[in-house]
Amino acid sequence: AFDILAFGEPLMEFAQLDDSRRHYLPGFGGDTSNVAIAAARLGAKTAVFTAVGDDAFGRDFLKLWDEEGVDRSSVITMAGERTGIYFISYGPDGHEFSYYRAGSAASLVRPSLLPLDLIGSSRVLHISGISQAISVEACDTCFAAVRHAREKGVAVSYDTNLRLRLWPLDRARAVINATAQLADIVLPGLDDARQLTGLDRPEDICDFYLKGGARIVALTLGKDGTMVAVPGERRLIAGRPVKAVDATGAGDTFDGAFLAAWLRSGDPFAAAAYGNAAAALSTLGHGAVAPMPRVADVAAFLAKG
Ligand code: KDG
Repeated sequence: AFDILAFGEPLMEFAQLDDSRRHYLPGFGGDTSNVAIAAARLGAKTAVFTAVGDDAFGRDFLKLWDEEGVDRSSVITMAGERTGIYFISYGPDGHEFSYYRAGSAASLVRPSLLPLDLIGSSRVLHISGISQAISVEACDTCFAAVRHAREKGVAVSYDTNLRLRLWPLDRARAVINATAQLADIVLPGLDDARQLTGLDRPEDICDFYLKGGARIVALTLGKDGTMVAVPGERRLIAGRPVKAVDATGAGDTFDGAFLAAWLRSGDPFAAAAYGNAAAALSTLGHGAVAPMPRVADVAAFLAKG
């Protein structure tokens, strides 16, 4: 049995290293894989479900998950299909993603391929708006996974992760808002949530998701920290500023750290403080996975006060 089972698309990553665009650092991304790895580095027992292509990048991912202690025994290698990739470029507004993922193996996953026993025996199922945006089949598979989790009493964790390169806002809003109503833990970012709810104030956004049925909302506010809300209580958990190099994967690191800490303590407020620290540390290097902290790194950062 696993603490967290994450379902979504892994993407091979190439992060721009300088303005000349001659140097790109290879790495690993894909939001739900990022969450599983972050949580594993921070002590949770995690597994991923998805499909990779029968190509070098697919094999690289299998090796990565093995090295990170993330169970990948249910991951499908799809004959004749490919693993998606993305490039990270840096502009005046921070990072920008270019995707080469249409038709990827992960986008071909369909409900009949779901590992139902694995879902049913996990403590948390984690999916995201990206898991749903990549194809109609993937979206159907997410809903089937969520319904099975709910039937089995498995907590559903959901990061809205709005990516308007993947789908138009109206469709994204319809699917994401419907899914948030089925989730126990909703993990939105402020920019996403404003577009998805039409609301501006963090307090109102938290109330929106609580009214929809969430047990916990952790709304990340960037450098301002995280607003955590449960029925009857709401707190702003401050973050500590760091000199960020690349924020790619910071939200995913927050999710993984938050879930790992919450599963240990049951305290969402303390879990958000832990998540804030882990997310801050993850911005100190390029790419999503490489700079993710381990238990000792987060402890040292928190001890510095
Ligand atoms: O949150 C970081 C992810 O966005 C990144 O790793 C790439 O999964 C990715 C996506 O679809 O944007």
